[in-house]
Amino acid sequence: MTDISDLLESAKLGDRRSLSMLISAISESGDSPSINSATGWILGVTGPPGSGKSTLIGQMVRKWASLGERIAVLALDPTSPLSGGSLLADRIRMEGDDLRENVFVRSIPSGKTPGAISPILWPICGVLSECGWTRIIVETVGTGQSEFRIAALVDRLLLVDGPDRGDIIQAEKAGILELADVIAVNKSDLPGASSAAQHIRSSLSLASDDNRDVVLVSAKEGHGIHELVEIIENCEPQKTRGKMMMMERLISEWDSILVSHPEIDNIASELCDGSITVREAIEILVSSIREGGL
Ligand SMILES: Nc1nc2c(ncn2[C@@H]2O[C@H](COP(=O)(O)OP(=O)(O)OP(=O)(O)O)[C@@H](O)[C@H]2O)c(=O)[nH]1
Ligand SMILES: [Mg+2]
Repeated sequence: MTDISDLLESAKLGDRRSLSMLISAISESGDSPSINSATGWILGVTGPPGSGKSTLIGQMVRKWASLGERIAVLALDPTSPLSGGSLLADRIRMEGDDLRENVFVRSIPSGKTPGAISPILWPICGVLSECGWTRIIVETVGTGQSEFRIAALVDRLLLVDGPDRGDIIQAEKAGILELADVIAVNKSDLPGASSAAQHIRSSLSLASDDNRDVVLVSAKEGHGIHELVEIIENCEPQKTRGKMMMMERLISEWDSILVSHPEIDNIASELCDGSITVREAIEILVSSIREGGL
């Protein structure tokens, strides 16, 4: 197999096949090449199923491409019960050579742990950035836990909501509204969207120092996209993110070490039949990791 660092060298020269092979190699082996320079930043896009994340990403990609950016889109889990698993690439219908040349779309398998963001996402984003992709967009299906993980990974977080009040209240309750740097209320072509945006604005204004933008957009009709992209470009990422990012990285790596441990099945069975306690299980795992290295 070609060496990861060779693949990186040719991916840096613009060879997409090498880039794809490199991402597959990282996904399979968990190894990552060393990254020297990062040129881009990562935008996380989250929100309830069917709120229009993929369609909106498609619009933003066009806008960014017209501004001369090179955009990579990673879909963390392209299947959703609502859209029946429509692939992101279908939504980003890429007409025109320019768009094809400056856009890279790829889906990434989710991690073994439910709700976890696969730890390979960090090296993959690093590689994309090193290869000159200036805007890296990660779409995740909003399922509670994964939002917190994604918020820790990305440089900026966009929450996409639809006009459905139920979804918005859900996001408020789960604390997702607090994580976002920018909030977009999509489907402004449908009734209820502007009052939904108003509702979010008034709940944000309860905190006097909260001046985050709530933008009304219609991904379907292309309204509000220019304004949204400008706001994302100029937004001040939330300061708490740095430490949160490191904590989540640790947890994510740790989860992956645990679930890929060769003894994990046996240990789970022993826990089931009561022959060991959870504490003992942890002691067994930790000492075997210490002895065997990682
Ligand atoms: N009316 C209207 N429909 C929209 C708009 N944006 C997206 N849709 C529709 O909403 C549905 C879901 O759109 P997606 O872009 O797949 O939404 P998503 O949030 O990516 O969905 P999942 O990835 O399945 O969670 C599709 O039928 C879109 O055509 C919009 O601005 N207005
Ligand atoms: Mg989608």
